[in-house]
Amino acid sequence: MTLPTPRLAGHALVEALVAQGVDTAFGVPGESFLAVLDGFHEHDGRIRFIACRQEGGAAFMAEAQGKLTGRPGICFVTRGPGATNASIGVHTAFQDSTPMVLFVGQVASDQRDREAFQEVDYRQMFGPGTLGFAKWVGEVHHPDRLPEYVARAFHTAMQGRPGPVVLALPEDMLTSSTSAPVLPRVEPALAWPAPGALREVRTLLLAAQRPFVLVGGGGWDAAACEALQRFAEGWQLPVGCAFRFQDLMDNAHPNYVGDVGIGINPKLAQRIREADLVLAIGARLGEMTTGGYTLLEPPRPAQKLVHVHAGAEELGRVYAADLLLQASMACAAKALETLDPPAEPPWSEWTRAARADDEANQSAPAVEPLDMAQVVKTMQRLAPADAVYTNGAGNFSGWLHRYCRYPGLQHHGRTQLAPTSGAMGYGVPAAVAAALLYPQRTAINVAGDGDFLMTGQELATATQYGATRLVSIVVDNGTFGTIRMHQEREFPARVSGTDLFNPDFAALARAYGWRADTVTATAQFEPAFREALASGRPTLLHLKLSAEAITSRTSLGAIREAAQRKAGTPGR
Ligand SMILES: Cc1ncc(C[n+]2csc(CCOP(=O)(O)OP(=O)(O)O)c2C)c(N)n1
Repeated sequence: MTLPTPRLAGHALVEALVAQGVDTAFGVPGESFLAVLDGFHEHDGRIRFIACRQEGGAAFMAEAQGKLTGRPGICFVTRGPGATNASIGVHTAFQDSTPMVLFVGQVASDQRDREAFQEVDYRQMFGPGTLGFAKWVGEVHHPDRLPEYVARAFHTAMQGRPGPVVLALPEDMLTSSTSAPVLPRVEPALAWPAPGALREVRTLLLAAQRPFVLVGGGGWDAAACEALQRFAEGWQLPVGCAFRFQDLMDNAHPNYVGDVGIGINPKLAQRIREADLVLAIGARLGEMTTGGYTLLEPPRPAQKLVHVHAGAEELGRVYAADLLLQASMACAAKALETLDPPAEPPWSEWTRAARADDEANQSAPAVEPLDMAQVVKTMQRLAPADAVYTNGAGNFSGWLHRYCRYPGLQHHGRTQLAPTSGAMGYGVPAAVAAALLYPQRTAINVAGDGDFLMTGQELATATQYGATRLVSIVVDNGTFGTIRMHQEREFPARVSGTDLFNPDFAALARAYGWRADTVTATAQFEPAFREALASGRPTLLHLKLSAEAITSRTSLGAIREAAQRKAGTPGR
């Protein structure tokens, strides 16, 4: 093999990324990785570096890139301060099972362990595997081994349960010279379920009367989602999507019965409790997917439980299941669809009723003057079918989760970018990333006022890099509403730390070079949103909502009254 002519290790790293198919990296520059920035300059045209305004935003963008492409999202940040800012994106990639690689500049090797300027031990900070929030943390000490480290980072990020990897890059390593070869593109190794275990799944299904399928987690692709749909059709199974994985199954499909997360349809929650078999495929059985461990009771649920997951450490973590199956999602669904269904499953009426409950959940009494249900429905009616919807954390997201009907991954890839980690501030950078990575698609962010201002400065990144089809809808209720809701439940009428002073969001957006409009009534939304779509410019819509409309199901006043009645202190 002829070795490349010697070049800077920083350049070799960029070449390695290009070989992995990376065309965009996000980050915030730092003097610790100047040689990599020079590599981006050297290979301009093959890969671009998007300079963001805060590492939290950059890491969220890389996380969104991982969700959208199924390959590791790439983020570069500087030492201590950069890495600490970026940590929220790493945590999100970990909880959301998203492949991602965070590259962090590191102090020069001859300065290590002195607490040199901004020095951090990233192995300690991000921790290994299930005890921390990175799957693996490496530090590259010799430039000739860079290709090996990058290949391992990509394998680790994508294989098993996907997740984030952190690679620390000592400054002197990046500026030394290497003739290391470029390794070929890495594909994840896949794990197929054992035939015997599959037969057991069939036996358990045939013994059931009221089965329920829960899908979620990382590692899905279009073919797997299609196979899953055929499996559900053949067996007439009701399928629920885990919290913020609603786009894995076509929501218009008769077997789709709703999302299993915060704000779950109460009828769906009841149905899961009444199920006699839960088949969880790819979803983690965590707090969000089990209604705080009540839909399935640990350690031995009332329902029979089959859990299919790509990560061995996830299987049997909480529940004593009847069958555990370790398999990659790309394989699991294709294997399940080969199972021969009965001609007339006894649960077909159960499935039809679950779907009817989901359809009924699409309507609610009208709300004046601004009806968020109508806003979401209008938004989706007007937006292109392949639009990508993003959100961060807060009660505002409840309307999106309830009323947005995601088309299913096999149709348009991922269309829901939302943090199962519950990280506020995710939605704006995720939408900016989607708009920059897929300029022909439309990215629509729905944000809370608190949520928006955590990463709102990334509006500048969108303007700088020429994002066009991008709309951010800020739902401004003047409060950290979610926390206010909990506060009213636990400490009624004692508001503390949750009120917000807000800027004029429309004026703020214009200052970043965006278009903007303000909406105070339902009827104003449609023309404003139409204009936003037609404008070819990023647009912010500032929606003013009363804090009283606290969720899609109840009001703040009702929560307060109920809490006061319970405490026996009316009017306190
Ligand atoms: C980074 C981060 N900090 C704090 C929280 C806790 N938290 C969850 S929701 C929420 C309030 C969200 O407020 P807002 O964005 O205004 O949305 P609303 O709930 O009012 O709709 C807070 C503070 C969080 N989830 N993430």
